Amino acid sequence: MREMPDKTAEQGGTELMDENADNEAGNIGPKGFTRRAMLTTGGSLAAAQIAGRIGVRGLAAALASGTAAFAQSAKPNIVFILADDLGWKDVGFHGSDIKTPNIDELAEKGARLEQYYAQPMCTPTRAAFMTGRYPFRYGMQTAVIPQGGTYGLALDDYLLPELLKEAGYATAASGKWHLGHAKTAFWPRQRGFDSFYGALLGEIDHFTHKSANGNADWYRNNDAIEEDGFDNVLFADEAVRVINEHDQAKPLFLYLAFTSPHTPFQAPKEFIERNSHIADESRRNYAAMISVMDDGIGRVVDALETRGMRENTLIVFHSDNGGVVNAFFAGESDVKGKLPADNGPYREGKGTTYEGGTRVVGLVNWPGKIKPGTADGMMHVVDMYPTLAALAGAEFGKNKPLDGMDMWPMLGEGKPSPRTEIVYNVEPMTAAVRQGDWKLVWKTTLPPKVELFDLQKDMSETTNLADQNPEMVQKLQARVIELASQMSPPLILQDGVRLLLHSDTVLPDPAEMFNVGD
Ligand SMILES: [Ca+2]
Repeated sequence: MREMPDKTAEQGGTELMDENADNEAGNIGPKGFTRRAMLTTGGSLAAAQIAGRIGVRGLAAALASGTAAFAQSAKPNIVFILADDLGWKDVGFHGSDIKTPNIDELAEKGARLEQYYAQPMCTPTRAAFMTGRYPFRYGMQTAVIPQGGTYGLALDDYLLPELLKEAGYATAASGKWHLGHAKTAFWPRQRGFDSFYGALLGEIDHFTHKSANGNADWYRNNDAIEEDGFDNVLFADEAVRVINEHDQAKPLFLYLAFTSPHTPFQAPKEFIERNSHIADESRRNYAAMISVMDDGIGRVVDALETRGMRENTLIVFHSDNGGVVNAFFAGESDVKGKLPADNGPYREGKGTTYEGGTRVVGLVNWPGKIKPGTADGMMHVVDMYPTLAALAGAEFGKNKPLDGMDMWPMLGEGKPSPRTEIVYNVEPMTAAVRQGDWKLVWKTTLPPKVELFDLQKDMSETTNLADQNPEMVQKLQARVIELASQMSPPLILQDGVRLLLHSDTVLPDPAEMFNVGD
């Protein structure tokens, strides 16, 4: 088993990997072309790297033709589709009774990601995607941004849409944001998106677009708007509109973040009827939400084909975390009985660092560029930032040191994943990390709990091997402590304490005071 380079995130500027890492993981383009070379030389070489990927003959020819002219025709469109709380097993291609023909077709003709990791909850995964950095580095590691939260994704982070926009992309977001709502500076239009349509928080009633406290959460760009319709149908409508109106002189980055199948479990009648084969009401409604999303994805693919964009479009689809199997993590919605999500062989679900919370459904699809099959090396959502940015020929440098790694060798060239470590999370009271097949889940609060699993032999995390392997436990604990020294405290805890300390005095209900007597 190989070690991760120690200094990945510690070194400043653009030198993200040490020499050793360059040799191990950095050969991402034409022969001899390293991550370091790309990051330190910027656009023209990055464009040349793309030339290698798309089969344009000769590095020199590509460079001679001029980066800008070359890039105009070569940069792929990127359609990035996120599901919200989708169970690992709840897609057709993982054997579900829920039919997902459109997602299955993308999976069948693309690469299925079978060791693809996200963070355990909505906000942290979205933050990891947008920054290419683990959320524990900037205080986003714990929970989601609550309705009363005053904070957002750090404003000094250079987000993927900003980077792609600078690389010449038109950028559009449709769906759920959940990376800050209390200040307009946190909103998508101010974070690199030319357009935004959808919900700033996310756990909305899918028909009324209101949060559990009754506040409306529905926007176009920076304006609150009112509309009728089922949210996930509208998100897909917007994505189709963006594609139909797209000026193809530019490449397109479309971020389509469904709120499906997040609670509350609701769907239009026709989609519920389509799932009448499912007896349990809550699972039938959950399945119907997945059907809405699958239909929407089908319409997006059709729109790309109609406009002649499909061949030059990379489609990514994954869930932001595992399916919710514990009511504690189901949000503020009223849920009854057994929760409907199915994470297949994986333990527990959303909100936990066990595999059921973090190893999520994922696929990438790009006709002619990504071979059909399974890409089953380790990959994490932080890897999307450098992978997509490199495909876009974007210039690195304004971003902070990345945790993500370019995964094109695995996705596009059939090579092993360069990734040997997954950091599931680092919080003040708990952490989990995987190196090779060994995974440590460490709860540091008293009484502490240490679990060690061998994922190769025990993907369901049933057998704690910590007592038999004290050296491995010690090694992974040392890694956690090293990471914890780089941690920013969770913003939600700071906000929670501040809000409680400065809130109004809480007194009994007047009726109670009346009844209690003198
Ligand atoms: Ca989620």
